[in-house]
Amino acid sequence: MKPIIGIAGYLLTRIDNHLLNFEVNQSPRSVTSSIEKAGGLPVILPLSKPIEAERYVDMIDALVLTGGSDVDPLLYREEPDLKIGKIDPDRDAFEIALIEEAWRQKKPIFAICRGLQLLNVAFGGSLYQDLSQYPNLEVNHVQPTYWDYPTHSIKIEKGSWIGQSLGTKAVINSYHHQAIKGLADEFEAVAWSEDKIIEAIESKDKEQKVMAIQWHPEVLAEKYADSQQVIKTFIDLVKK
Ligand SMILES: [Mn+2]
Repeated sequence: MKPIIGIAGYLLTRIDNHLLNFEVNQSPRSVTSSIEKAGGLPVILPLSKPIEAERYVDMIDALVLTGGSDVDPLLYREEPDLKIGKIDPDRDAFEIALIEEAWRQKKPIFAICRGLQLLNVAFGGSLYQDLSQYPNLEVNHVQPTYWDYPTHSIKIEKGSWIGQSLGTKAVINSYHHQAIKGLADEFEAVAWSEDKIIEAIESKDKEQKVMAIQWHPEVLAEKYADSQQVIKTFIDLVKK
């Protein structure tokens, strides 16, 4: 039986698209299609109230968190920096509840981009609100070119789950202006850019199958077999 992969959905609003007359529940097509291709059965969870997280997590075999707006800095005890982007407090609250419940039920979590950042914050970590705050910035992490083209290198920890699919080096795409500052105790960094930004983390406790990635393998997966393999590695972990 294919494992049921619950993807935390979010809202497309009139602010995002002025042609819309109503709000729409959504999730990127690349996320559902790469999960399907990897042997999972994706279901999109509509943005909901934190109190519903327990029953949603009961229904799924694993949780996926996708990219999106900035995490509310008040959640890591900082005032908003002048360069903070749009935040989505309702989405933060629901996704943190999903993370806490998935962790409690020991259901695997795969987190992409904002998902990695929120996961870190959910466990007490902090973020650079904008990469201009990072003192050693040398790499462009907001690539001006297409999403499905890899632009910057990373080094990957041998023996990590991500290393199983990509080896110890890879070139990936990059669309983030925030990054991990203080890493939460529950996680270890397993990939870094050349300027030492954390690009992937995994749970230290291997009973908890949590993989989080700062880039977008789901977008590269259509063209690049190794990126599809990252998604497959997660789905295979879920099946174990
Ligand atoms: Mn990057």
